Amino acid sequence: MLATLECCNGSLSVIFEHPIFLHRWYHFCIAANLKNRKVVSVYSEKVHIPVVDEAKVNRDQGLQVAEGQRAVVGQEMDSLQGDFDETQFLDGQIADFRFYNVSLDVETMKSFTSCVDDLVEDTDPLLSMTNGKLRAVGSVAVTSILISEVCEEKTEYLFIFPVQTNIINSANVCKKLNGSLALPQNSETNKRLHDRFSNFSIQCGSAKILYYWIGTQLNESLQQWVHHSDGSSLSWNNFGTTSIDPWKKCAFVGDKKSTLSWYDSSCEEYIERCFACNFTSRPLVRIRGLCTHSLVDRKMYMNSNDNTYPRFDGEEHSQIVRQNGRWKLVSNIYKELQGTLLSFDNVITPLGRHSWDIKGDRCTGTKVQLLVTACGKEEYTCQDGTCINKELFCDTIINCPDESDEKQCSLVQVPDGYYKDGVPPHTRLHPLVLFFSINITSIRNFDLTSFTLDIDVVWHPLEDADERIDESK
Ligand SMILES: [Ca+2]
Repeated sequence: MLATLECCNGSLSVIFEHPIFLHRWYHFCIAANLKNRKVVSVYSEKVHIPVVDEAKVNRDQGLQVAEGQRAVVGQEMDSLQGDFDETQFLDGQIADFRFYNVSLDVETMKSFTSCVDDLVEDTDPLLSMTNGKLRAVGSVAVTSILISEVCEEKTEYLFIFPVQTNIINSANVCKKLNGSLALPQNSETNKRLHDRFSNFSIQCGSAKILYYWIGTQLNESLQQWVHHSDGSSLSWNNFGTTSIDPWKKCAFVGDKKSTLSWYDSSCEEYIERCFACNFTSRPLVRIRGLCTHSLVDRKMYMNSNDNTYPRFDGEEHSQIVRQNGRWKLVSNIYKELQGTLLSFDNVITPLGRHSWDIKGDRCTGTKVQLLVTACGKEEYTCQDGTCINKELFCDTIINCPDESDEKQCSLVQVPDGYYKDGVPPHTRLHPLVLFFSINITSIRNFDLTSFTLDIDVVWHPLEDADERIDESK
């Protein structure tokens, strides 16, 4: 973040440079003492005394803020008289804002930036979010937020998917995003989850009863309910009964009497309910397959939407959002940039490899194949967005649910007559291990959406070569 403090008809000018990362809260306080020309900033509880550019200051005169001027926060102005520009706004959330007509001392500033609960103020702020003097202008949404959300390290990110689907699909969606099906750990989180679902009574039940899967399953041999994700035991549950029915290995919340009780259920594919995923950090997806000059953000973070599916917010301006039953690509800045995921299948998330129709971008053609993935560096993304270990790609064993890891594999191409002395060994269970080196002589095609390369290589066996391989060929 590069922030500039300009004051007093340009006489005072200070530049602050602080690193910031998206979707984290930062606490920042600046004080400018116009009498002694000192500027102090406190950022993440650390004090900085930046150098003041005094070249323009007439030292014989005190600095003054002229009456009738404007205070601008969160907008790059280019100059003191600069105009507002939508592309230069700070696009983000502000949890608290206070503007004082005195220069606060460093200790008070530290208190502000360290989330002290019982902050004692000697002077009232000139402007604050609660004194009614701040006015929201433009595209601003005002919501309430708990101080704990701003001040505490967040370890629970809950996202509702307001669509009824079976338990397997539900768990897979969470897994593709590196999370797991939400499972309350105590009565407080049980209620919190239910409260979050209450916005979705139309999609997930009725005004009186909500139905949603929770991330537990019955371990029949242990006669116990365990975590769906890793099979570990539950420390808390809210089943109304202790009896165990071996035909009902899945569980849901079906609130009939406001007890938020859990109920056992068959896991059959035709049984569909809403679900929520839980994450320990905010899900991040990457978009591959865009042309070099594309305007679309390559990284997007998942955020909650009050009344619909979660949305994906790009690092700068673009978003993937659910509108009218389709996944759409939109931009806050480039209004002509619009995309639609073309598949009509049951696409709960935009993850995976899909055809998109994108207009208003800087690429040639409008129909593009994009891969939207939350997989890590060491993982291969299946066509449906599932992550598998990279080594499982083209290893002759199917690992992706949609079998895409083995569909486009041309493992070895050999000339006719190569198998001189019989068929190769059966490799499905025990692949033959070969050690070799290759020299890549050319790269013909490079496709980031399918993780495929077409290359020409010269192959050199190193050791333990199968005696049936004729090296001269
Ligand atoms: Ca495989």
